[in-house]
This record gives sequence, structure tokens and C-alpha cells, in this order.
Amino acid sequence: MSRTNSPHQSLAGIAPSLPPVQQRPCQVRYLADLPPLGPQVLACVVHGGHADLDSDPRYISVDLPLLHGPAVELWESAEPVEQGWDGGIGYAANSSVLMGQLRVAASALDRADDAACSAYQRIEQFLQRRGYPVWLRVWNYIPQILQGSGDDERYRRFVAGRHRALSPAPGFESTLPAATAIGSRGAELLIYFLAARKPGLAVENPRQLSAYRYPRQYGPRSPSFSRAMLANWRPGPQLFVSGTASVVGHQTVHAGKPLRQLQESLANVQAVCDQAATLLASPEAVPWRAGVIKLYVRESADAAAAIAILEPLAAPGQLVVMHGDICRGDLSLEVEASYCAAPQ
Ligand code: 3EB
Repeated sequence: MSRTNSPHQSLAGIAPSLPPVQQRPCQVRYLADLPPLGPQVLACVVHGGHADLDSDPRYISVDLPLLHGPAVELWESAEPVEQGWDGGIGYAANSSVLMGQLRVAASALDRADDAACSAYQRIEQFLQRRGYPVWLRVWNYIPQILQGSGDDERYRRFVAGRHRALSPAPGFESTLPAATAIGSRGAELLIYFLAARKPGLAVENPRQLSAYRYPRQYGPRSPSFSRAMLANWRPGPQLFVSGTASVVGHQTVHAGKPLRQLQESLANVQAVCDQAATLLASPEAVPWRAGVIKLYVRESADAAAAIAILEPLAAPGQLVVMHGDICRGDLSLEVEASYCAAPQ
């Protein structure tokens, strides 16, 4: 029988018009060396205090000693980006997300509350103006984070200023970004952030009191962040988990025992992942795929034992360990992570 009338045959020689492969608007991975910044790079975060980066707004230099793992955190876009500097904010954006950075001079940090308030207000106004009004994830690297005592401590003042900037928005507590706040060795305050055109879903941890409900004993204002942010992109969701420590309820547990703190932190990360899965259409079908994991340790001597535990939990080569101060004196370490899941 002749096959020439076969409908399949008639496609021979014609370029197949398959639907385009869908990619998430952004993907993050860790790299050992600086890559060339091609048109689809959203941000290139460099850990370890490299001073010799050029003025490309996508270079974000984090001034913390790198104890283990690759130095570069590369954020790639599904499409070419538009980039620039705008009123001191460096940014790159595609049609869905924007990554940006702002540095604040050391001299402003004597009044860390005012410095944080004005930095967050500037970023907020910038994001509104550019059309990416949704904060998804933010990193705060604060020089000498534990300087000062009681309510004058730099972290507490930072928290108060951030609250002053973010709290006027109606219902602000239900849309807070996932966050990290770590003490750095740098002179300047660094804030870098991932924002989006469309809302994500803020996720809380059933084992922990929401940070925005912390009682007065931790400072005059409560910390404005969510435990994780879920972005329900196609072809599958992505979960950005905040800096996560050995806190149960609102209290530090296992003070002075770094490895117990790591186990408790990992139980918290697991609880946040489980909680995020329940927010999706078919939660039983969500195996979160380990992506990048970042660990901050106060004492570098604690790194080796922690690495042995964390390395198998991250994708190969995707664990970074840095030396930094955690925002409560009794916390030895903090873990952050991001995950992807297959389409629902
Ligand atoms: C905690 O659970 C630990 O103030 O932005 C973790 C992540 C912590 C972010 C922040 C603080 C922040 O309270 C500390």
C-alpha cells in the first residue's frame, strides 16, 4: 500500500512547529568561576568580597568569607534582560521578574532604622514605578549586625526601619517576601532582591510563630518576612525558603549546640516545604527537587560537620557555606534553600 497519502508523510521536510519549551522566568545555580554575563543573565552574585567587579548592575558583591563551595550565584532568565542603574539601584529584568541591588553607605548605619526605612522605601518606589510591585525574595547583609545593645542593637533598629517602610501597605503581613538577614564584613549595607509582576504565595511554618508576630522581647518592631515564597510558574512551581534557624515557636532552641541547631533548622525547612506543598493543587504530587543550599555559620570551626550533613541534600556542587553573624547572639547558624518541582 502506498504511504504517500499518510498525514504523517505530508509533514516530511516541513519544520515541525512544536510548542516552545516553557522555562521558569528565573533559575538559580552556583558556579565556581565568573561567567561572561550574556544577555540572559539576571544577576551574578559573587561571594567572598571581590572588589574588582565592573559596573555591570548584575554583579552583586557579598562581603562574607566563603568557607566552602562555589563563589558565584548565577540567576538566569528565560529571555533576554533589560538592565541598568536607576537612582542608585542596579537591576536587570525580563517580562516576569526583576532582580536588583542597593548599597547604603556605612555612615548612614549609625541610624540603622532610618537607613533601612529609606532603603526599603526607595526599592518599593522603584519596583512600583517599573511595574514589578511584588517582593518575592530579599537578602540583607548588614555590617556589624549585633553592634549596640537592647533596642539600640543594629539588627533591631534595621527591623524597625524595614517595618516602618513596609507596614503602611494594606495587608502587608500576608505578602511579605522570603528573606535573609546576616551580619557581613563589608562596610556597606547590601540589599538585593527578586521581584515580580504577579504575586507569589507567602508560606509560613507551623512549627514557628510567624516572624511578623514575634513578641516584644525581640525588639520594638517585629521582623517583616515570610518563611518562604512560592512562585507558581510554568512549567512547575519554585520555592524560595528564607534564612531558617533553630527557632521553635519564637524561641531559640539548642543554644551552644551547633549540630543540634542544624538538625532543628532542617526540620524547619522540611516543615516549610510540606506547608508549601499543601498550598498547591495536588500536594501529594510535589517532590521538591533540591536546588541550591546556603549555610551561614558564626564559627568557621562548625562548618565541616555541617557540610557533611548538608552536601547530600543539595544538588551536586550546589552547597555554599559562608562565615557570617546570625541576628540573635544565641544562634550558631542559619540555612536557606530554593527548590523546584515538576509540573503539576
Ligand atoms: C528567625 O527565624 C531567624 O530579619 O529578615 C531569618 C531570616 C531571621 C530573615 C530577617 C531573620 C530574618 O527569626 C532570623
